[in-house]
Amino acid sequence: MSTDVMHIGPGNSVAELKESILGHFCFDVGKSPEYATLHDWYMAVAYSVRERMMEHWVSSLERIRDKHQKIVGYLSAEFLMGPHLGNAIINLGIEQQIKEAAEQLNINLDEILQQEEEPGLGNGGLGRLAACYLDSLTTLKVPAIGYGIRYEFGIFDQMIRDGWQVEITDKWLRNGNPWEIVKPELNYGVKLGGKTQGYTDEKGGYRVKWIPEYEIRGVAYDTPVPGYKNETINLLRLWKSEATESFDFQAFDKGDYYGAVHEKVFSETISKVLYPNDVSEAGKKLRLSQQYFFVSCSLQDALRILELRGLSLDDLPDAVTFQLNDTHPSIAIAELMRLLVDEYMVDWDKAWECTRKTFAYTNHTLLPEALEKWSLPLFAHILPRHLEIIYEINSRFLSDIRNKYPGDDDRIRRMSIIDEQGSKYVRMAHLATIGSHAVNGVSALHTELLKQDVLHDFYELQPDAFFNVTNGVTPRRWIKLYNPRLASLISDRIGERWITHLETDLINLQSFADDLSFQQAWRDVKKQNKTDLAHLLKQRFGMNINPDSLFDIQVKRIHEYKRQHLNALHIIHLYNRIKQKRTDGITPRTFIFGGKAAPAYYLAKLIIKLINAIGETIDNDPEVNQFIRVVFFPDFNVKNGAHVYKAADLSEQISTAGKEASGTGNMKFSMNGALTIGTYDGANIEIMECVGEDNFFLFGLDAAEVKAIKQNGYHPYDVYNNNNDLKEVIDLIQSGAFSKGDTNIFKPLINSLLGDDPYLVLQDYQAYVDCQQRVSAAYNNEQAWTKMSILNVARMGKFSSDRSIRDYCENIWHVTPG
Ligand code: 26V
Repeated sequence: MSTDVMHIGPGNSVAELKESILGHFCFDVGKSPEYATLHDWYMAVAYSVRERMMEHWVSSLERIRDKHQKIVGYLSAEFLMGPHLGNAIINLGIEQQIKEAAEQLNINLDEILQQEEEPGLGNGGLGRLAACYLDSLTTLKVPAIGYGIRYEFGIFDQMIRDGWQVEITDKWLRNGNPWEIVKPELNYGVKLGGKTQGYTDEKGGYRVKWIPEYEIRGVAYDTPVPGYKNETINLLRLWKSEATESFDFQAFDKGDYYGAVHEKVFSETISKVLYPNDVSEAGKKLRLSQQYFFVSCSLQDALRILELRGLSLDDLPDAVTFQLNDTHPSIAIAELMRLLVDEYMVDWDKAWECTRKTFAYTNHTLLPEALEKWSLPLFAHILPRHLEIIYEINSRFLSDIRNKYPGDDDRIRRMSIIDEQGSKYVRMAHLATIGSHAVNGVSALHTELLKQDVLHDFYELQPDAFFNVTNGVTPRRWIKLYNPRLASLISDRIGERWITHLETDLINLQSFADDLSFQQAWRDVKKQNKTDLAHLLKQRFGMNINPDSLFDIQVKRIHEYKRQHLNALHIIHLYNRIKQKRTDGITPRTFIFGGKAAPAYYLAKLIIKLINAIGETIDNDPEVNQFIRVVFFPDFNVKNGAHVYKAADLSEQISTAGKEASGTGNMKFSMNGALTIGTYDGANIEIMECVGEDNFFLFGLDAAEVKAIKQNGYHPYDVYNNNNDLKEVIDLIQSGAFSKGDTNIFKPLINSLLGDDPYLVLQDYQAYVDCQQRVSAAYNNEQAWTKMSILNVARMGKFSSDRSIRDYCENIWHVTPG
C-alpha cells in the first residue's frame, strides 16, 4: 500500500518544483502572477513543499496503525515550532532545487522565507524543547504525536517604545496557515464544571458519574513534522475549542439565540490565547480549563487510536507512552483514571497500575513560584470529579506512606498532593510524580537538585523512578538551517553525516583546530554572520554596530534569575572606566540583548528599560561608543534567533547557580562557535565538561555556595560598601546618568539588588567582571580564540536532541528507534 502511494508522489526536480509552485499559485492562491505579493508566493511555495510531505504522511499514518509499535504521545501546553518552510525544505533535502526553481521564477527565496509568520505557541525554552524533540523523534523514526493547543494568539509580539516593552497581540493566523490540515471529523466533547453523583451499577457496585455544567468540543488541527531526509512524518495535533452543536439546539428550543451565541463565544475562548509565564493570578480559571481541554481531547484520541489498532485497554501501556512536558498536562493522570474507572468500569487498582505505566513526567523548574498549584475551590469548580479522584489517589498513597514511615506526620504533610498549610492547593508536581513510572530532570545538576530538594521524599520512596535526561537541540534547524556557512564549512571537512550523527561525527573537527587555513575560514564565516546581523539591525532599527567588535550576546526570557542586570552592571563598569579614561585592556564590544518579559513582571520590564537607557546614553557619547555599544533586539523569537546565535562570539549564561534547570540557548550558541561565559548551573556544567575548562569562561558561586550564603544571611549592602568599583556602578544608575537625571526610575531595581535579592547579583559581581576581563584578553589572541571556538563546536555532539530522545527511548519509554 505505502509503496503504491509513493508512485503518485510529486517529483523533486527543479522543473517539477517550478511547475508545482505555479500550479498552486493558480489553483490555491487564485491570482495571476503579475498581481502577486511576496506573501502570495510564500503560500504557493509552502503548498508545494507541503505536498511533498503528504505522501510520506500517509505511509507514516500506516505506521501509527501498526499495533506492534509503541507510540509516544508528547503532551505539552507549548510547541514553539518556529517557521516551517525553511525547516521543511532542509529536512526534505530539496534546498538546491527550490533555490533554482525560485530563481527561474524570478522570486527571491530569502524574501519568501521571511514572509512566514512564526507560530509562537510557547513562552521559551520549554516550548522550543518540545519542537526540537518532535524533529528528533521523527528523524529517529519513532512514531510520535505531539499533542497541544492551537492557540489563536501565541506569545505576544514585543515592541520597544521609549525603552519600555510594549506587548502587541500575535495574530499569527491572520494570513492563513498553509501547514495545518483541519480534521473536522476528529473532534471530542470535553466536559467542564457541574457536580458529581453517586449511583449503584447493575452489579450492585458504587459508581460515580459527572454531571457537567457545560460541554465544549475540541477539533484536531494537524501539522506534519518531517524527519531529516528519511521519508518519515510525525504529527503535531493541536486542539481548537468550539461550541458543541447542542448549543444551537438549545437556542432553537428556548428561543434564546443570543444566549446560545454567548455560550459559543465562551467555548471558543478556551483555546484563544497562550498565557505568558506570569506571576499574576489573572486567568487562572481559563488556564486550568485549557490544560484539561487539551489533555481530555488527547486521551480520547489515543483511546480511539488504540481501538483502531485492534487493541484493548489492557494493552494501553505497551501501545502508548505519554510524556508530560512539565506539570501543565498532569491532569491527564486523573483524567485517565476517570475514563478507566467511571466510563470503562475498570477496577481502581488495575486502572492505577495502567495509568502509572503509561505516564512519565519531566520537571523543568525548581523555582517555587513556578511550581504549579491550583486553589482547591477553583479546582472543585472546574473539575469536581477529578478532585474526588485526586483525593482517592492521595488517600491511598498517603496510607502507603503511613505504613512505611509510621508516625512521620511531617512527611505525610510534605508529600500530600494537597497542600494544607493555610489555603488549600492541589500540588500538580506531586500528582505528576505519584502518577508516573518515571520522573526526570533536564540536566545532571537539575536532576540532582530535584532528588535532594524539591522531590526528595519521593526520591527516597522510589529512587529507581528518577532519571536524568539532559536537554538537547536539533542540529538541523540550529546549525544547518540557521548557519549555512558554518554547516558547509564543517561538511567540507568531515562530510555530512554530522547532521544526524552529531555525537559521533562532530568530534572529527578537532583535528582541524590548529590548521591555520581552516581557522581563517572559520573566522571568515563568523565575520560574515556578524556583518549580516549588523546589516539587519541597521536596516530594521537604524542601529549602528561594528562587526569587528566582540559580539557579546544574551538572548532569553527576561527574568531576575537569568540576571540580565548582572550583564548590565558589567557594561556600566566599562562605561565608568572609559569615562575615567582607564581604557587599558578594554576590547571593543557590542552587547546584544533580546528577550520578552512577562507582561505583569514589573522588575523584568524595568531591566529592559535599563538596558535600553544604557544603550541610548552610550549612542550619544562618542567617547564611549568608540569602545562599546549596547543594543536590544526587539521581539526575540525563533525567527529572529536565526540571525543571532550564528553571529555570537560570546554567549552569556549567567543565571544564579541552581536556578536554570538546563538552558538550551547555551547549546545553540556553543554549537555555532560562541564561547560561553557562565555560572556553574544547569547544562552549562555539562557543556564545560565536554568542551573543556580551558575553552569555557566559568565564574561565580556554585549551587552549594548559593545555598550556604542564603542560610548564613546574605548582606548585599556590605558587598556594595566593600567594593568601590561596584559602588560607583550602582551610584551611577542611582544618579540618573542613564535616565536624563531621573533618580527615581531605577530605584526598584537598586532596592532589589541591595535588599533581600534571592539571585545574589552583587555577590557574583566581582567574579563576573574579572572573568569578563579574561574574556577580553583571550579575544585579543585571534588564533587562540579561534581554536577554542572550533573545539567548542567539535565537542558539542552530546547536546543534539537526537541524543536526548535516544535517552528517553532507552530509559523511560522503552521504545526502539526505527
Ligand atoms: C515559569 C514561571 C511561572 C511563574 C513565574 C515565574 C516563572 C519562571 C519560570 C517558569 C518556567 C517554568 C518551566 C520552564 O519553562 N522551564 C525551562 O525549561 C527549559 C527546557 O527544559 C529549560 O532549558 C530551562 O532552563 C527552564 O527554565
